[in-house]
Amino acid sequence: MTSTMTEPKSTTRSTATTGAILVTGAGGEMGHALLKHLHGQWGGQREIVSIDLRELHGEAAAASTHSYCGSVADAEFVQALASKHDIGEVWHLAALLSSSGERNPELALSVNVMGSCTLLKLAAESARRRGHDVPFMFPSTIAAYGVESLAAKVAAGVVSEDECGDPITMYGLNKRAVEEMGRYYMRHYRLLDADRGTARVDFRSIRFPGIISADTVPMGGTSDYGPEMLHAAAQGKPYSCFVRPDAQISFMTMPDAVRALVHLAQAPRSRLSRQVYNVTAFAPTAAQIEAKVREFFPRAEISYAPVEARQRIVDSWPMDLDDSAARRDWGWSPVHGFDEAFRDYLVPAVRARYG
Ligand code: AKB
Repeated sequence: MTSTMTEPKSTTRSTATTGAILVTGAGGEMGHALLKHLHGQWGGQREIVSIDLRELHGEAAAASTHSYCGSVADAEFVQALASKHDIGEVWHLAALLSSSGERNPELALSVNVMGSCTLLKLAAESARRRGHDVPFMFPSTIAAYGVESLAAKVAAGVVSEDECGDPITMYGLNKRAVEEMGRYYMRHYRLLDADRGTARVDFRSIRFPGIISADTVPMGGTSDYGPEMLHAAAQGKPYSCFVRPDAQISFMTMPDAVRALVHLAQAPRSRLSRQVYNVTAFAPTAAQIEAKVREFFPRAEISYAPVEARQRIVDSWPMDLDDSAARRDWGWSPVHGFDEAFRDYLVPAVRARYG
């Protein structure tokens, strides 16, 4: 074991059929919200094993029965952890986001693809050993899409899962590769083994739009201008937006994003016609986000200083996603539209947070 392991917070025996729940990227934006949910659902009944590069604190630490510091790109670390816990379910959130990935493409490849492959193999071997399917939940992204130009983006309009499949970022490529890898581990892994058994990785993935949380500000993404604008206004800080006012992609709130992953995880396999689903909630331009922020924070100081490379990334993503397959197959429907997101969730929560 090369990475640091923090002391287990407590120990809970896993049941034979369900096993421990492994959450990677547990200290990230979605990790926090998901751990809270998993603890609410399973706390005291199943082990919740979390991994992050940094030590977890507060609610995230309390929600984990065991938390480990280390990188998913460190295969030895992941294997050592798997030998200590009977992993029955994986929520693999750890990733370098799109802007970070462009700053260090090789690191992104190693974390986002090689790390994911280690975890998929772990899940496949766990399924084989336990004789039960191992659910593997994987957040993919709008960055998995790619259009050549702004004109092509406008022409593409609302994009379904099978369109515009030429991502321009390392992160987008990585996510797409893992989607395919998930399909491989679920359907074909060890094709030549006579005794490969019937228990598999049950790989399920969602292509998320930009996500806005009231609790955290993202780091290293390119959809960050949405949440950054809101959090800056709530703190009375000036904000210079790195994309043009007309930049448009879809967004959703963090509670809706977690709800979507949880609902997909709970859906009967027989209802699912795909392994990877779009979800979305609203698709404002940066100027519309600004106007909405000003409705609640009229003195907000927001200006625009587009950064060409980051603008190019946003221009390559669809302006909106077609999530009709998710709506049809597993009843997806966001709680927060654009107005509700700000009025009922974001603004009250950031006001409480920053005072
Ligand atoms: C990013 O901006 O990289 C992420 C994403 C859209 O997946 N937030």
